[in-house]
Amino acid sequence: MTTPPDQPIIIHHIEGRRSERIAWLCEEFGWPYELRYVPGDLVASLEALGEAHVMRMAPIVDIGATRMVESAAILEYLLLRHGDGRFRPAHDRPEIADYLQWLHFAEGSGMFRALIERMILQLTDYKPPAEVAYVYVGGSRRVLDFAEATLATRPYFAGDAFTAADIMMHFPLRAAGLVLDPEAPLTAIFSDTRCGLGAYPHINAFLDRIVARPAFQRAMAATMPSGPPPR
Ligand SMILES: N[C@@H](CCC(=O)N[C@@H](CS)C(=O)NCC(=O)O)C(=O)O
Repeated sequence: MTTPPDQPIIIHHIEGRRSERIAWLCEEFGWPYELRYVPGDLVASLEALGEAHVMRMAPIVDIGATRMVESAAILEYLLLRHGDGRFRPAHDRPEIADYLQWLHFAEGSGMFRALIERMILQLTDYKPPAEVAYVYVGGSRRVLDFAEATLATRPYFAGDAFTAADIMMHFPLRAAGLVLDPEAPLTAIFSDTRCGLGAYPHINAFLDRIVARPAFQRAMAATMPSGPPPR
């Protein structure tokens, strides 16, 4: 039995954005949470984020008196304080290395490379300097190849059990897939389109597993009550 935070977790949110990760973890535990955003108005939601924190990004989360940004840190904080050992390996288990790596790879390498590469490809007049092109062009494919090779050996990123690293990796897998499918609109990331992921059977099997989770479905219904946002 886990000990939920004393007060509902407040998630400053934008529909379809990375703040859904925190709602997803709360749903996995059955913890109460409150989503703060302006339904149907992405700009107003973004402005509200700017009033809550100088970083103006989703998620911003209040856990009691503690306000945090950075989704992996928020998930890990919640697990360490309230998780009772669930959804992360213990520090002395061999799986801890993969858990920590994927938990942080998601934003540090996965999203970073997908976003930069998409930007390079979209700015057609922009000729990146050779060293930028060398590092970032093809980066999304490398992210997906690494994830595919990992998921060929085990059902989840950190082994046989679902963890917060899987919550973190859901978003970058879709973002990297979008780079491989330049025809796909950015909005394809807000639903389970699998754009650009056709050549990755193990990533697809992983996505099948995680989107089937009742907690994932409850989180998506709560964070996008009117369905995927238009932009
Ligand atoms: N690394 C951060 C990224 C947060 C982030 O950039 N969120 C996007 C939405 S998915 C956002 O708020 N963008 C608006 C902005 O940065 O102004 C995290 O994982 O929490």
